[in-house]
Amino acid sequence: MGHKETIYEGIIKGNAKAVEEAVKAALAEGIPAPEILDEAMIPAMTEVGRLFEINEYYVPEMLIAARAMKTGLAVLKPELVKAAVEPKGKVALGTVKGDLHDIGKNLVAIMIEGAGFEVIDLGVDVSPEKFVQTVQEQDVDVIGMSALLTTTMPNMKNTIEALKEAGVRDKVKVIIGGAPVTQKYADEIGADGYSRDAAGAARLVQELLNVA
Ligand code: B1M
Repeated sequence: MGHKETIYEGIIKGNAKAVEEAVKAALAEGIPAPEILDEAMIPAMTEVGRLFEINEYYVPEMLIAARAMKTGLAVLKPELVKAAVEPKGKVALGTVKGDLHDIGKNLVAIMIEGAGFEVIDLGVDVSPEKFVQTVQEQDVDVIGMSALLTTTMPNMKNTIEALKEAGVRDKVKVIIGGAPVTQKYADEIGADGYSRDAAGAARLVQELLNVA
């Protein structure tokens, strides 16, 4: 089995150790980090989602798969982030209130950092009030919200409303993403941008801040 197959299988089976070793081996062999991510790691999480949908996997299996994914991502991170000397701007990222999915958001953080921005990671289950407070207290240029559940997506709209009510909506650009989120939804709620993936989110920040 090649390294990418081992990584793919390892994530699905939740074997963090095997994933860690195979990612290291793949990098040592010269396989580019984005290729490992796009051709093995992300497809594995998609398959985990499919297994969950057909009731072959339950929450515990999703959790250990997520742990294996995160172990692999930690090995990959230094390769994905090429640290810039002077940060080009500050981006605060969080998964919205009620939502605990953080792998996509973490990946977005890595790619935005890699594009030369400072990232404040607010974590998961981030309330509209917390986003507002961050804009008020820290000099952020962009707020990024992630949601993986159709039931938590409305908290993106609620956060934008809260920013308006606090009078700080114009101080920041707001970008959104996550599996159920669309450009149409972004337009509807008045977000400044949407991206379907992490690399696109980094490009979006560059465009919005005019620092491409
Ligand atoms: Co959950 N889960 N989960 N889960 N989970 C999904 C999302 C689901 C689609 C699975 C399914 O049914 N097929 C489904 C949602 C259905 C829906 O709402 N339509 C679901 C469900 C139902 C649930 C629970 C309700 C299950 C339950 O308890 N009965 C529960 C909810 C908990 C909660 O949040 N309150 C739950 C729990 C969990 C775990 C905790 C076990 C675990 C998360 C662990 C963790 O994140 N630390 C988990 C996992 C792992 C998944 C799946 C399998 C994988 C998600 C993932 O990490 N993908 C997922 C199925 C799937 O997505 N196919 C599923 C890999 C990641 C790289 O992709 O996050 O999409 P993603 O991010 C992408 C893009 O979306 C984009 O860039 C990323 C990379 O390119 N992106 C952005 C993301 N954020 C962005 C922000 C941006 C821009 C782009 O700008 C700011």
